[in-house]
Amino acid sequence: MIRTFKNHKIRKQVELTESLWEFEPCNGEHKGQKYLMHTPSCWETHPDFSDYRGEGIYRKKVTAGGNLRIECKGVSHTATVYFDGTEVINHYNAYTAFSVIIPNVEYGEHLIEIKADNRFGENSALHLPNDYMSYGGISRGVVLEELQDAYIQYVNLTPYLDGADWHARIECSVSLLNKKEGDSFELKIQIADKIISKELKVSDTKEIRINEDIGFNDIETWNIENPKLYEAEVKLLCNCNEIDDLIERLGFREVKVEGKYILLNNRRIRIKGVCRHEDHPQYGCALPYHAMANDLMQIRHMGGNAIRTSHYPNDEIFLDLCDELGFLVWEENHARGLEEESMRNPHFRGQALNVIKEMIPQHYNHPSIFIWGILNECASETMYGRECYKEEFELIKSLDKSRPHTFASCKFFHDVCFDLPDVISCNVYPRWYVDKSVEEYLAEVKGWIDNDQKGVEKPFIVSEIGAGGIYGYRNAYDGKWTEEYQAKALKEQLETCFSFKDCCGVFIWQYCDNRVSEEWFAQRPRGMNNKGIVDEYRREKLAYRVVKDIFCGLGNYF
Ligand code: ADA
Repeated sequence: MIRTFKNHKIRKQVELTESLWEFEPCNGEHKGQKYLMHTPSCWETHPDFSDYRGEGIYRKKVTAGGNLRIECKGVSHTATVYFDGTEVINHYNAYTAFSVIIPNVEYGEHLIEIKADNRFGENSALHLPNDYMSYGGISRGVVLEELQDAYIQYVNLTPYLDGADWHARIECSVSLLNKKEGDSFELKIQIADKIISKELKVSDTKEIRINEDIGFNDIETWNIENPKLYEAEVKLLCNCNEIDDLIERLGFREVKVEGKYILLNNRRIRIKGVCRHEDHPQYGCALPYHAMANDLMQIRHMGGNAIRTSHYPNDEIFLDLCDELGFLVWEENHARGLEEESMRNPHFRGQALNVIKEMIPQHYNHPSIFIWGILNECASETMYGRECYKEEFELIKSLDKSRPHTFASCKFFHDVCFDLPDVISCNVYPRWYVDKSVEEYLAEVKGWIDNDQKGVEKPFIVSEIGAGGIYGYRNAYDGKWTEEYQAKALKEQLETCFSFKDCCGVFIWQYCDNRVSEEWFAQRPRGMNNKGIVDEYRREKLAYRVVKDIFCGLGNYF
C-alpha cells in the first residue's frame, strides 16, 4: 500500500514493495551474505540485524521501459539508488519521499538497487544517537511508474472561505519530458460537481504551471466530527489523448489563529492530543496500515483528537487515515534536542531546510495537518539558534500561507524565539523532571512567556507533558516508574492544563513506549522511552484510563 486511495487511474504505476527483495548487508558479521528481505520494513525486525548499524543493498529486477519514474516514500536513513548499476539519486533523511526520472529506457528487464545506510556520523546532522531509534531499511513504499511525454508533477489544493462560499485554489505543475512540435496540451480538473478544462500554453520551458480558483455550492466541510473528503481528479491530455492523471483529496476546512485560540472553521479547538513515534517492536518505524489504524482507533477510544508527529514527517498512509478519521495533526520537520554545537554541524541547516522543502509540498493537501512544527527542543535560547528558527519559519510561510507554525521549546526563562512562531508551545514535565506542582510550574512558565511580551497574545499549547511508567511495574510506595505514579502525575497534569487560562490544548508525551538508540541505555530503562500511556505492544497502562476519563469528559471546542 502506498496511499489509502488510488492516486492514478491512467498513469501506469507498480508498487515494488509489499514484496521480497534480495538484501545484502555491506558491513558486520553477515557482510556479503544474500538474504530475501520483506519490504517495506526495517532490517532491525530481521533476527540477524536487530541492532545492525551499517549499509545494506536491496535488489529487485523489473521489466519496464519508456520514461521511468522511481519514487521512494521513505528509506532510512540515507539512500543511494542505482538503475542497471548507475547511481541515479541519493537522499538523506528517513521521513520524506524522493523520486527520480530515468528517460527513454529500452523496454526489458532492468535492475533497481537501493542502498540504505543508518550509520551515524559527521554527515548526518539530524539522525544521531537520540531518544528514538533511527532504523535501517526501505521503511516505506517504493513505486515504479511509466510516464508518457509529459506528466503532472503536483496538484496543490487550498480550500478557503469567501464569505459563506467555499472556494479552492488549485496550483498544478506539468513537466514536459519529450516535446514535439505542434503538440497541444490540456488539463481537465474535476472536484465534486465542478469540471474545468484548461488549455496549456507550451513555451520553451520544460514546466507549465497553472493556477485556478473554483467556487463551490453545497459543500460539506471537513472537521473532527465529520471529516468529509472530496477527490480532485486532474487529467492531462496531449492532442486530445489522456496521457496522465493525478488524483488528490481535499477537505474543505480553514485553520486560523485568532488571539489565544486556534480556529477550525471559525470554532476554537481544544487540543486533546498525544505525541506519537512511528515505532513498534514488530515493525520498527515501518508500521503497516492495520497497525497505524489500530493506534488511531485506540487514541480515538480514549477521546484523543490530535496527533503530534514527534519528531519527523510521518508516513502518508498515516496522514491519509488522519484525514479520513478526523484527527488534527501537528506535523514537524526532523529534529530532536539539538544544542547549538549540533546545529553548527555544517550539514545541519541544509538538511533541516530540505526536510521542510519536501515535507510541505508532499503533505500539503492533507486537511488533518493544522500546524507545521520545527526543531523540537533545539537551541532556541541562542542567537545562532534563532537564525536557524527564523530561516525555517520563513521557508514554511513561503511554501504554505494557509497554516500556522510553531516549535516545541524547553528553554524556559531563556528562549529568544517566541516572537517568531504563530503559536507558542512548550514541553513541560512538572512531577517528573521538575519536582513542583503542575499549577506552580505552569504558572511560572506561562508568566514568563507573558512577561517576555513576545508570546503574550498568541495561542499557547502544552506540546509535551507526562511521566514515565513501566508496564507491569509496581512497588509499595507508588514510586517513579510505577504505573500508579504515572497515572497520578498525568491526572494532575491534564486537569491543571485543561483548567489553565489561555492554554488551548495538550499533547501528552507520549502515546506508546518507543525504542531508543543504544547510546541512551543509561537513562532509559529497557532501552525504551517508557512515557507511553500504552507500552510498545499497545497494552494499556493505568494512565490510559485516567487520560480516557479526562479526554472523554471534554469537548473538541471551547
Ligand atoms: C523531550 C523530547 C521528547 C522526549 C522527552 C522525554 O521533551 O522532546 O522527545 O525525549 O523529552 O521523554 O524526556
